[in-house]
Amino acid sequence: EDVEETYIMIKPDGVQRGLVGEIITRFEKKGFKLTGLKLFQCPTELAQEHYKDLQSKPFFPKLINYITSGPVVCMAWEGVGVVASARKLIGATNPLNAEPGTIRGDLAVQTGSNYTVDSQDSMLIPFGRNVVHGSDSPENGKREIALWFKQGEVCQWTPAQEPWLTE
Ligand code: DAT
Ligand code: MG
Repeated sequence: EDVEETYIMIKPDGVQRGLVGEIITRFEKKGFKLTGLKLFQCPTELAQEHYKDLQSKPFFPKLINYITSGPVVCMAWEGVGVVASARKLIGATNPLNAEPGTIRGDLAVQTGSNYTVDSQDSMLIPFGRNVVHGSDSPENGKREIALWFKQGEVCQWTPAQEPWLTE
């Protein structure tokens, strides 16, 4: 399998709730390599670019408000199969459906009881407060790291534990 990169972001609720250490620890313990890390107040335009695929969704404005409502922790992680593996560690989008043992399953709840029905189809129970983001493909991993980090903010390095993690 290929060495991949993924963009992981602790959302404003995770920062406000003091979950930064806990979340970083889960990726560190698994054995992935941290290559980028910063606390950052996200401008609206960047949030819109990051979530541009969801632009047409009725919850888009709320999503942008939420992501820009306080500082986030931006991270780049590297490893074999890291994109899919990180998504498993994170768990299902809606914390209500996320399995115990996952970040969202252990650390987040369904938020809010208001719902609206969107014009096309779907239910819109708010479940934006799901603590963490993870890229959904290796291509998006690269795209998002380039979007959130400036040149020189991502480090290439060899962790001392590397020979103990892989044969
Ligand atoms: P994920 O964050 O699991 O990759 P996504 O990329 O489909 O999920 O959506 C991005 C964020 O948008 C998600 O973390 C929470 C919010 N969101 C997604 N679908 C939603 C919905 N139907 N109602 C409210 N918020 C939603
Ligand atoms: Mg996504």
